[in-house]
Amino acid sequence: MELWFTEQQTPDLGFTCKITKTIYTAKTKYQDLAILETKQFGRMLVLDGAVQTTIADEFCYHELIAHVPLFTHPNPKKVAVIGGGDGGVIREILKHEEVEKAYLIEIDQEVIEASKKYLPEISCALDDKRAEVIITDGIKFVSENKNMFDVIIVDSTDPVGPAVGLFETNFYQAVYECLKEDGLFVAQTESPFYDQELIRNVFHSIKSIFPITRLYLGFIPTYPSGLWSFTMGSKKYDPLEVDISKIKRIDTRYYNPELHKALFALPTFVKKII
Ligand code: AG3
Repeated sequence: MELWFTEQQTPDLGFTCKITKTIYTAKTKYQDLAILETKQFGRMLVLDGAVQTTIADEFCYHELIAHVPLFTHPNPKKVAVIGGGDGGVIREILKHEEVEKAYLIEIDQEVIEASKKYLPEISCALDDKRAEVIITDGIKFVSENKNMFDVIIVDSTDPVGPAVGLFETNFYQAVYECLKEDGLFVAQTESPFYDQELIRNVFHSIKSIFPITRLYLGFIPTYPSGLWSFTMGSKKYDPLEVDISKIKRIDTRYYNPELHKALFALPTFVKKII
Protein backbone atom coordinates (compact mmCIF):
# COMPACT_ATOMS: atom_id res chain seq x y z
CA MET A 1 0.00 0.00 0.00
CA GLU A 2 1.27 3.48 -0.84
CA LEU A 3 1.17 6.19 1.84
CA TRP A 4 1.03 9.86 0.90
CA PHE A 5 1.22 12.97 3.05
CA THR A 6 -0.49 16.15 1.91
CA GLU A 7 0.00 19.63 3.29
CA GLN A 8 -3.00 21.73 2.36
CA GLN A 9 -1.05 24.84 1.36
CA THR A 10 -4.13 26.88 0.42
CA PRO A 11 -7.84 25.99 0.56
CA ASP A 12 -7.47 24.94 -3.08
CA LEU A 13 -3.97 23.45 -3.30
CA GLY A 14 -2.15 20.52 -1.75
CA PHE A 15 1.54 19.56 -1.65
CA THR A 16 1.79 15.77 -1.61
CA CYS A 17 4.69 13.42 -1.14
CA LYS A 18 5.07 9.69 -0.78
CA ILE A 19 6.07 8.52 2.67
CA THR A 20 7.76 5.26 3.52
CA LYS A 21 7.32 5.53 7.28
CA THR A 22 5.69 7.57 9.99
CA ILE A 23 8.63 7.88 12.33
CA TYR A 24 6.92 9.71 15.21
CA THR A 25 3.74 11.62 15.97
CA ALA A 26 2.70 13.55 19.06
CA LYS A 27 0.16 16.06 20.25
CA THR A 28 2.31 18.50 22.21
CA LYS A 29 1.03 21.19 24.53
CA TYR A 30 1.11 23.63 21.60
CA GLN A 31 0.73 21.75 18.32
CA ASP A 32 0.53 18.47 16.38
CA LEU A 33 3.99 17.18 15.58
CA ALA A 34 5.03 14.55 13.02
CA ILE A 35 8.34 13.23 11.75
CA LEU A 36 7.85 11.46 8.43
CA GLU A 37 10.23 9.54 6.20
CA THR A 38 9.58 10.80 2.67
CA LYS A 39 10.92 9.32 -0.54
CA GLN A 40 11.70 12.63 -2.21
CA PHE A 41 13.09 14.78 0.62
CA GLY A 42 14.18 12.35 3.33
CA ARG A 43 12.97 12.96 6.88
CA MET A 44 10.46 15.76 7.30
CA LEU A 45 9.27 17.72 10.33
CA VAL A 46 5.58 18.68 10.17
CA LEU A 47 3.83 20.97 12.70
CA ASP A 48 0.06 21.41 12.58
CA GLY A 49 0.07 19.93 9.09
CA ALA A 50 2.66 22.39 7.71
CA VAL A 51 6.08 21.24 6.47
CA GLN A 52 8.77 22.91 8.59
CA THR A 53 11.93 21.35 7.28
CA THR A 54 13.27 18.34 5.39
CA ILE A 55 16.71 16.81 5.20
CA ALA A 56 16.96 17.55 1.46
CA ASP A 57 16.10 21.26 1.41
CA GLU A 58 16.66 22.55 4.96
CA PHE A 59 19.95 24.14 3.95
CA CYS A 60 18.17 26.63 1.68
CA TYR A 61 16.09 28.06 4.51
CA HIS A 62 18.54 27.75 7.40
CA GLU A 63 21.46 29.32 5.52
CA LEU A 64 19.37 32.20 4.21
CA ILE A 65 17.81 33.11 7.53
CA ALA A 66 21.16 32.92 9.38
CA HIS A 67 23.97 34.11 7.12
CA VAL A 68 22.34 37.19 5.62
CA PRO A 69 21.94 38.90 9.04
CA LEU A 70 25.19 37.52 10.45
CA PHE A 71 27.22 38.79 7.50
CA THR A 72 25.41 42.14 7.65
CA HIS A 73 26.38 42.75 11.28
CA PRO A 74 30.17 43.38 11.42
CA ASN A 75 30.71 41.62 14.75
CA PRO A 76 27.82 39.46 15.97
CA LYS A 77 28.71 38.05 19.37
CA LYS A 78 25.38 37.37 21.02
CA VAL A 79 22.63 35.96 18.85
CA ALA A 80 19.12 34.72 19.68
CA VAL A 81 16.78 32.51 17.68
CA ILE A 82 13.09 32.80 18.49
CA GLY A 83 11.42 29.48 17.58
CA GLY A 84 13.56 27.23 15.43
CA GLY A 85 13.34 24.24 17.79
CA ASP A 86 14.80 21.88 15.18
CA GLY A 87 18.17 23.62 15.70
CA GLY A 88 18.98 24.26 12.03
CA VAL A 89 19.47 28.00 12.51
CA ILE A 90 21.70 27.45 15.55
CA ARG A 91 23.88 25.09 13.48
CA GLU A 92 24.37 27.80 10.85
CA ILE A 93 24.98 30.56 13.44
CA LEU A 94 27.76 28.56 15.07
CA LYS A 95 29.66 28.45 11.76
CA HIS A 96 30.51 32.09 12.61
CA GLU A 97 33.58 32.02 14.82
CA GLU A 98 32.99 35.45 16.34
CA VAL A 99 29.65 34.32 17.80
CA GLU A 100 30.22 33.75 21.51
CA LYS A 101 26.77 32.53 22.38
CA ALA A 102 23.65 31.51 20.44
CA TYR A 103 20.41 31.23 22.42
CA LEU A 104 17.47 29.14 21.24
CA ILE A 105 14.24 30.55 22.63
CA GLU A 106 11.63 27.88 21.88
CA ILE A 107 8.18 27.54 23.39
CA ASP A 108 7.73 23.82 22.65
CA GLN A 109 10.31 21.54 24.21
CA GLU A 110 8.90 18.53 22.38
CA VAL A 111 10.00 19.98 19.02
CA ILE A 112 13.57 20.11 20.32
CA GLU A 113 13.41 16.59 21.74
CA ALA A 114 11.93 15.06 18.58
CA SER A 115 14.49 16.88 16.41
CA LYS A 116 17.38 15.73 18.58
CA LYS A 117 16.19 12.17 18.34
CA TYR A 118 15.07 11.95 14.71
CA LEU A 119 16.79 14.82 12.84
CA PRO A 120 20.39 14.75 14.12
CA GLU A 121 21.77 16.31 10.92
CA ILE A 122 19.74 19.44 11.68
CA SER A 123 19.79 19.53 15.49
CA CYS A 124 23.46 18.54 15.88
CA ALA A 125 24.67 21.92 17.18
CA LEU A 126 22.19 22.17 20.05
CA ASP A 127 24.64 20.45 22.39
CA ASP A 128 27.52 22.74 21.43
CA LYS A 129 28.93 24.68 24.37
CA ARG A 130 28.23 27.99 22.62
CA ALA A 131 24.52 27.09 22.34
CA GLU A 132 22.00 27.59 25.12
CA VAL A 133 18.40 26.41 24.98
CA ILE A 134 15.74 28.36 26.89
CA ILE A 135 12.23 26.95 26.89
CA THR A 136 9.88 29.92 27.06
CA ASP A 137 7.53 32.09 25.05
CA GLY A 138 9.61 34.20 22.64
CA ILE A 139 7.32 37.20 23.08
CA LYS A 140 7.76 37.11 26.83
CA PHE A 141 11.52 36.62 26.48
CA VAL A 142 12.13 39.62 24.21
CA SER A 143 9.87 41.80 26.35
CA GLU A 144 11.80 40.96 29.49
CA ASN A 145 15.33 41.43 28.11
CA LYS A 146 16.62 44.79 26.93
CA ASN A 147 19.72 45.77 25.00
CA MET A 148 21.01 42.21 24.95
CA PHE A 149 21.62 40.88 21.42
CA ASP A 150 23.53 41.83 18.29
CA VAL A 151 21.27 39.74 16.08
CA ILE A 152 17.83 38.16 16.61
CA ILE A 153 16.46 35.61 14.15
CA VAL A 154 12.75 34.81 14.20
CA ASP A 155 12.34 31.26 12.86
CA SER A 156 8.62 30.84 13.41
CA THR A 157 5.85 28.65 12.07
CA ASP A 158 3.11 30.20 9.90
CA PRO A 159 1.07 33.04 11.46
CA VAL A 160 -1.59 30.69 12.83
CA GLY A 161 -1.65 29.00 16.26
CA PRO A 162 1.31 29.57 18.60
CA ALA A 163 3.19 31.93 16.21
CA VAL A 164 0.49 34.57 15.60
CA GLY A 165 2.03 37.08 18.05
CA LEU A 166 5.41 36.84 16.30
CA PHE A 167 3.97 38.77 13.32
CA GLU A 168 2.63 41.71 15.35
CA THR A 169 3.90 45.28 15.81
CA ASN A 170 4.19 44.96 19.61
CA PHE A 171 6.55 42.04 19.14
CA TYR A 172 8.76 43.96 16.67
CA GLN A 173 8.92 46.85 19.14
CA ALA A 174 10.05 44.43 21.85
CA VAL A 175 12.62 42.96 19.45
CA TYR A 176 13.92 46.48 18.82
CA GLU A 177 14.42 47.03 22.54
CA CYS A 178 15.95 43.60 23.06
CA LEU A 179 18.65 44.40 20.48
CA LYS A 180 21.81 46.37 21.24
CA GLU A 181 22.08 49.90 19.83
CA ASP A 182 23.48 48.66 16.51
CA GLY A 183 21.51 45.39 16.43
CA LEU A 184 19.46 43.91 13.63
CA PHE A 185 16.91 41.15 13.17
CA VAL A 186 15.44 38.92 10.50
CA ALA A 187 12.09 37.10 10.45
CA GLN A 188 10.77 34.49 8.05
CA THR A 189 7.78 36.17 6.39
CA GLU A 190 6.07 33.54 4.22
CA SER A 191 5.41 33.33 0.49
CA PRO A 192 5.31 36.44 -1.73
CA PHE A 193 2.98 34.51 -3.99
CA TYR A 194 0.34 33.58 -1.42
CA ASP A 195 0.85 35.90 1.55
CA GLN A 196 1.06 39.37 0.05
CA GLU A 197 -1.07 41.12 2.61
CA LEU A 198 0.89 39.62 5.47
CA ILE A 199 4.21 40.63 3.88
CA ARG A 200 2.99 44.18 3.32
CA ASN A 201 1.72 44.53 6.88
CA VAL A 202 4.86 43.07 8.42
CA PHE A 203 7.15 45.19 6.25
CA HIS A 204 5.39 48.43 7.17
CA SER A 205 5.14 47.52 10.78
CA ILE A 206 8.92 46.86 10.94
CA LYS A 207 9.55 50.03 8.94
CA SER A 208 7.64 52.08 11.50
CA ILE A 209 10.14 50.95 14.16
CA PHE A 210 13.53 50.31 12.50
CA PRO A 211 15.52 52.87 10.46
CA ILE A 212 16.45 50.23 7.87
CA THR A 213 13.93 47.65 6.59
CA ARG A 214 14.75 45.21 3.77
CA LEU A 215 13.02 42.24 2.16
CA TYR A 216 14.92 39.37 0.56
CA LEU A 217 13.94 36.17 -1.16
CA GLY A 218 15.06 32.59 -1.41
CA PHE A 219 13.96 29.32 -2.94
CA ILE A 220 12.70 26.64 -0.55
CA PRO A 221 11.31 23.71 -2.59
CA THR A 222 8.97 22.29 0.09
CA TYR A 223 7.33 25.58 1.17
CA PRO A 224 4.18 27.00 -0.46
CA SER A 225 5.09 28.31 -3.96
CA GLY A 226 8.79 27.59 -3.36
CA LEU A 227 9.50 31.33 -3.28
CA TRP A 228 10.02 32.53 0.28
CA SER A 229 10.52 35.89 1.93
CA PHE A 230 12.57 37.15 4.86
CA THR A 231 12.29 40.64 6.32
CA MET A 232 15.16 42.42 8.06
CA GLY A 233 14.90 45.32 10.47
CA SER A 234 18.18 47.02 11.34
CA LYS A 235 19.19 49.89 13.60
CA LYS A 236 22.45 50.71 11.82
CA TYR A 237 23.85 48.25 9.28
CA ASP A 238 22.44 48.01 5.77
CA PRO A 239 22.81 44.61 4.04
CA LEU A 240 23.15 46.47 0.74
CA GLU A 241 26.24 48.30 1.98
CA VAL A 242 28.21 45.26 3.06
CA ASP A 243 31.68 44.98 1.51
CA ILE A 244 31.21 41.51 0.07
CA SER A 245 34.94 41.09 -0.57
CA LYS A 246 35.34 40.92 3.23
CA ILE A 247 32.80 38.14 3.77
CA LYS A 248 34.57 35.08 5.16
CA ARG A 249 34.14 31.86 3.22
CA ILE A 250 32.23 29.38 5.32
CA ASP A 251 30.93 25.96 4.44
CA THR A 252 27.52 26.53 2.79
CA ARG A 253 25.43 25.09 -0.03
CA TYR A 254 23.12 28.04 -0.81
CA TYR A 255 24.54 31.24 0.62
CA ASN A 256 27.65 32.83 -0.88
CA PRO A 257 29.05 36.37 -0.85
CA GLU A 258 27.94 37.06 -4.44
CA LEU A 259 24.36 36.30 -3.43
CA HIS A 260 24.41 38.54 -0.35
CA LYS A 261 23.10 41.65 -2.11
CA ALA A 262 21.51 39.84 -5.05
CA LEU A 263 18.97 38.25 -2.70
CA PHE A 264 17.51 41.74 -2.14
CA ALA A 265 16.85 42.32 -5.86
CA LEU A 266 13.10 41.77 -6.10
CA PRO A 267 10.86 40.72 -8.99
CA THR A 268 8.47 43.50 -9.98
CA PHE A 269 5.39 41.83 -8.49
CA VAL A 270 7.20 41.56 -5.14
CA LYS A 271 8.37 45.19 -5.24
CA LYS A 272 4.74 46.14 -5.65
CA ILE A 273 3.76 44.27 -2.49
CA ILE A 274 5.81 46.52 -0.26
N1 AG3 B 1 9.82 27.74 9.81
C1 AG3 B 1 9.03 28.26 8.69
C2 AG3 B 1 8.09 27.24 8.14
C3 AG3 B 1 7.00 27.80 7.31
C4 AG3 B 1 6.48 26.74 6.40
N2 AG3 B 1 5.14 26.94 6.01
C5 AG3 B 1 4.38 25.98 5.43
N3 AG3 B 1 4.90 24.85 5.10
N4 AG3 B 1 3.14 26.24 5.21
C6 AG3 B 1 10.63 26.64 9.54
C7 AG3 B 1 11.39 26.12 10.71
C8 AG3 B 1 12.68 25.51 10.28
N5 AG3 B 1 13.71 25.65 11.26
